[in-house]
Amino acid sequence: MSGSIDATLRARTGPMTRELVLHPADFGLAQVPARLNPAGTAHSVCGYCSTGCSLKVHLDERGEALNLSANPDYPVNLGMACPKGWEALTPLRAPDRATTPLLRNDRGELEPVDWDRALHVFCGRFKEIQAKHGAASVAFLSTGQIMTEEMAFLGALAKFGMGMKHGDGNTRQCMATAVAAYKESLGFDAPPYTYADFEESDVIVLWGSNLCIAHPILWQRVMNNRHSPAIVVVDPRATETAQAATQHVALRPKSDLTLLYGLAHLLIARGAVNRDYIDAHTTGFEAFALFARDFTPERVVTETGLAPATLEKLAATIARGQRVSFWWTMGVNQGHEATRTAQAIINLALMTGNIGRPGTGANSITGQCNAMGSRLYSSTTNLLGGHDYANAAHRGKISRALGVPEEKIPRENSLAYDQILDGIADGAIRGLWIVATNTAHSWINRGRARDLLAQLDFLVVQDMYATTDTAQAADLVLPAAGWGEKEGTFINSERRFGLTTKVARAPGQALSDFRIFQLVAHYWGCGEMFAKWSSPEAAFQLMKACTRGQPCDITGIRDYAHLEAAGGIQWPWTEADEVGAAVPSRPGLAADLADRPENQDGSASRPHLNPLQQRRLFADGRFFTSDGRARFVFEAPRPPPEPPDAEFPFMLLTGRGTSSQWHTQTRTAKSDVLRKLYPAHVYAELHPDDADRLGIAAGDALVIRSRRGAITAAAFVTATIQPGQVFLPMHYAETNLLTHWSVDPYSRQPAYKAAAVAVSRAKA
Ligand SMILES: Nc1nc2c(c(=O)[nH]1)N[C@H]1C(S)=C(S)[C@@H](COP(=O)(O)OP(=O)(O)OC[C@H]3O[C@@H](n4cnc5c(=O)[nH]c(N)nc54)[C@H](O)[C@@H]3O)O[C@H]1N2
Ligand SMILES: Nc1nc2c(c(=O)[nH]1)N[C@H]1C(S)=C(S)[C@@H](COP(=O)(O)OP(=O)(O)OC[C@H]3O[C@@H](n4cnc5c(=O)[nH]c(N)nc54)[C@H](O)[C@@H]3O)O[C@H]1N2
Ligand code: SF4
Ligand SMILES: [Mo]
Repeated sequence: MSGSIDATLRARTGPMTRELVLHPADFGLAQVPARLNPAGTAHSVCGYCSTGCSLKVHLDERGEALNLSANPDYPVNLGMACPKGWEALTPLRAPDRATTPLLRNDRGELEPVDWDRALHVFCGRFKEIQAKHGAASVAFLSTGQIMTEEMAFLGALAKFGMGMKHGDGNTRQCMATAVAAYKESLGFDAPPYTYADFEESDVIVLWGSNLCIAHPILWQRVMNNRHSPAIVVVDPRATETAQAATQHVALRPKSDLTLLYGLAHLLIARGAVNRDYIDAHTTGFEAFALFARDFTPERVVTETGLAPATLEKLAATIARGQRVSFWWTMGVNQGHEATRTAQAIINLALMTGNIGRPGTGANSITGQCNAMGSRLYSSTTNLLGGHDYANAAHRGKISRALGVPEEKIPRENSLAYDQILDGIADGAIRGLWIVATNTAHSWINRGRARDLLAQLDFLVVQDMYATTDTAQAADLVLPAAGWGEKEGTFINSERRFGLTTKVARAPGQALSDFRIFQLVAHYWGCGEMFAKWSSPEAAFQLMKACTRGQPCDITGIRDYAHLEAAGGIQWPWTEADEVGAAVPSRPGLAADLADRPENQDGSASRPHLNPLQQRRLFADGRFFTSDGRARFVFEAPRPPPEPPDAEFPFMLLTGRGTSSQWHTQTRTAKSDVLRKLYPAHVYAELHPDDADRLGIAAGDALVIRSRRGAITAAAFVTATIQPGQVFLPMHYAETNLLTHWSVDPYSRQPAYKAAAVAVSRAKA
């Protein structure tokens, strides 16, 4: 770009509030980790999955990471970590890290520029688009993989500072269903459980969850259960988890809702419901019981393809259980009627009184390290702290807590991810800022997603790597520091805030997302509005203020040092809780707890079972609805949007492949160790009968076609998949070329796990 254009951009970006915006400390280890323990190690919660394991990072004399091990003193992982955790430092050193901002030049190439230039272009182009097409024509897509403080900053900056109306995150691909289901059924997005529940149940039902692969350390917690529990896996595939379970319910894909209603019917018919609990704590049961009558065993076996004995055994197991816990993940959340399916699981827990007691619950397991942080603090569909944009009192409260003028807070909810992308198609969305997600690989029917990104007037991608599919489509790439190169908090699946620590230097000029947001605020001209956001810990204090009086109140967490000393703290933790419980605020929690009289029964050796460290919700049977009662929500099942037919006779299922692969592989593919643990190229699971019929042998190249396109994949012939179905792991870019863009109407979460495809052997 010529100097004069640059000058025009400068003029548009508004007044500078401070002269010095970048300083040398930005590009290095500004300080040694604040929370060193004497042995020269720092603790940091893992940056991959939502389990939230604590890793012990061993440091050199400059405070930089040498290597790491699993933290034995943390109540989540008890000294365990999966391969990704052990290899967490490796992706930081990858050669394709983005080390300077990159701007697309006149020849269409991404070219290094300095931060000053990048930020002027960022603000200039977005302001230009907003001036022409309205403030709402620029939107953002965020993530469940940056720190809570960063998410909170991004949402506040984009919406209150930059005038955006629309922003969503990759948690839409993942957790939106659980959010919608919990809100309507229980009154707030509140997963009720604590991990100790895995160890306290006598019946564990894993619904659409491949825990061994996706949450291996949670599976270890199941293995710690001393009650010889029945472990039921409901999954069309005989996954690693299903094979390790005591019962596998291999239902027909997308028949979950019928099965759940059928189970409700059987339990009611046999009187295996908890009438006292229903009467005292719920509404809508009578109507639900009437509705469920239609789901006779005959209908259920026909629609689910299950043997009558399998259905019978499942119902009997639940009926017999004293402490039944129901856990669900993407096999439920990613479906065309996902919200109702999740609510049907909640209904089972409510009607059997399996909630609020040890070893029970209707429990959605989250996915990404900070999916829960995104749900409560990203200011996408909720206003900061689980508030509502449409509620004037909520807007007033957040305005006061943050010192932001109330009129800057939008009065409506944001468009969802799919609607933002559709907005590009109809010209309503012209500029997009994507932070820490790889849309061009992970979005459903990604061919269309990629075409839409190409139609934008201006696309900014903020990522650790310049090589991702999405970064390659950007007009401007902002180089971000990754996990380990910055600090902040994550919230894990059991609502536990855990701390991540800076233990490495970001390469080149890469900056933490937090620092990038500070700079954007400054260059945009709204730096004053965010003057209080001076550090992640300062932002944490602002977040705290926003939660006061909410179900997710954390006003009792003093600061980061408190979190570190306590071994993480689950929300809610109010000021009153803190005064009453006095969580020890010094290191050595396990030892502290051993001294307590209540632990003299031997549980001291099992600090993770200590009640202070393991708090579940709804023990009093009061829910977050206006009348304090949980709701039975239900609706008639619908057929999936793209059923198999003569031309595309197979049902395509997708999901996680191995415990060593993470999503679009931008991080895990950088580790030699991890790469040895999974196949380099895309493979498709196919049943031996289908393989025989189509003349396919193991390892043959297959062509898999859907209405969106065709890919080739190696045949993995295995009886773990049912005839008529194919499974593709999501980690390979090919997979989402085939998936069908459809969403659940209530959560707008994509239905990644059902598309019609045809399979044939590739011509030699
Ligand atoms: N190693 C590894 N771990 C991860 C991740 C990763 O990428 N790699 N990602 C993390 C994230 S973000 C998430 S969200 C979680 C996801 O964790 P999971 O949800 O456990 O993983 P998936 O493999 O996506 O889906 C689970 C199962 O759903 C089944 N399924 C498909 N269709 C149906 C159906 O109609 N009904 C039922 N009942 N089941 C069905 C699939 O066969 C699959 O085995 O994993 C987290 N952990
Ligand atoms: N077919 C199919 N598709 C799926 C799924 C499925 O089951 N089937 N599952 C869906 C689910 S549940 C999910 S959660 C999504 C995940 O989809 P994505 O979010 O697109 O996947 P990731 O590979 O985790 O992308 C994260 C990006 O952030 C970057 N990054 C990592 N850390 C940082 C950081 O600190 N700062 C910045 N700025 N960047 C960072 C990484 O390099 C990477 O490019 O995929 C969805 N897609
Ligand atoms: S189980 Fe999840 S949190 Fe624990 S080490 Fe593995 S990826 Fe990290
Ligand atoms: Mo996810």
